[in-house]
Amino acid sequence: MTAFQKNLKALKQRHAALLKRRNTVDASFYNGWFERWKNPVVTAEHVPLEWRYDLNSKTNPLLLERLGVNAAFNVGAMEWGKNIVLVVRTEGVDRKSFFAIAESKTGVDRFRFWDEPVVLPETDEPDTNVYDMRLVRHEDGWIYGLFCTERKDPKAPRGDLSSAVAQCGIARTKDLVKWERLPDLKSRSPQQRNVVLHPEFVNGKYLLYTRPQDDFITAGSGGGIGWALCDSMERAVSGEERILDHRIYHTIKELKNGLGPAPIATPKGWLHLAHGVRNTAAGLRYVLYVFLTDRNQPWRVTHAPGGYFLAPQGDERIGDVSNVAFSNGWVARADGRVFIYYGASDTRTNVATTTVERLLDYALNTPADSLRSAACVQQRIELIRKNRALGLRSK
Ligand code: M1P
Repeated sequence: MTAFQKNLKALKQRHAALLKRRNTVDASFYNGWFERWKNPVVTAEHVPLEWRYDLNSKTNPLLLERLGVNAAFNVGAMEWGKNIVLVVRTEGVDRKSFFAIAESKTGVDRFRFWDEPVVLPETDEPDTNVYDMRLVRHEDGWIYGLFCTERKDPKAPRGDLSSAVAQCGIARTKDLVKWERLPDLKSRSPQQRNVVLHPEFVNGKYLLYTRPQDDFITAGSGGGIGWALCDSMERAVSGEERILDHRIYHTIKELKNGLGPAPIATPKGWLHLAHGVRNTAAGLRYVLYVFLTDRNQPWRVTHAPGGYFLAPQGDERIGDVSNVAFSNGWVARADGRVFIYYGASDTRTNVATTTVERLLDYALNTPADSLRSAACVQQRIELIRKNRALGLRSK
């Protein structure tokens, strides 16, 4: 056996073992809200070998990786027959992201990429980078993918090679293979990221959740998660953007926030998952939070539990952009189970599982952020005294 054959055999065995690996619930974690699963479900190493290596011994006798993959994270998600598919933000070592579909029967392990990455058509203004697609099966019959398209800021001073403009790119498909690119969303905000399409029409219009921002990184005067109506997705122009979920001083969403995946319809209203960001001496910290909105007026928040629902923990805290939990994909199954996919530190994809029942209980019964230390103590004392009245204490 040549060195090429030996190395290729080992590489294939390692890859096959990874794709077959079963996942288990992390038994060391409990809060009742969700289960955490031990292994990431999609990583750069899950990407097929033929996407990374030239496997021809004549043209690549040393078996070197030719097109490395750096990360696989921030996935959109949906049901696909009995399976779950993820549209993975796959990032090459060249820092450019592209989309690729990975599918699994279980939703918690053994995700496999489809044969080739998504070929996403461009508009007249080519995207430099595309990422964080939200997949939505809309009642108009199309599957939409709304994502961030990033281009160099044409107004950046000479020599500034970092300033960028983020906008909402829009594509639609019926089969996740052939994609039709539609014009980018036109909104009144200079920058847009984290735009999400509501799955149902509202008064015959499309409802978009937005995140108005002045600047590429910070929201600036953008007040939080917005919403706007739109007549058409073929030429999407958003009307006035109103803020439905504000940024608030000294909370988990002080610096910025953004909606995650499209909301889940429940008998008690729409369940939303979003990310909140605050600044710390160690940099930005991204956590996930949940809120509930009215079934008929999806922009009206009815319940807003205080604090975060899921924060990066352990290994999840370390990666290219550390201390980040970010979700743009979850799946609610007919039996009530919910699979929450979250990007861990802009590097890999993890899963948490829960149910609509538990999410609703969490949303309806978790106290709101009382916004001041003294008020938080009162909230906690109330809980302690209720438990003591039952004779229940843990120590
Ligand atoms: O690096 C953390 C996240 O930063 C951006 O999110 P937001 O616009 O809310 O700050 C996105 O680039 C996201 O992909 C990334 O995970």
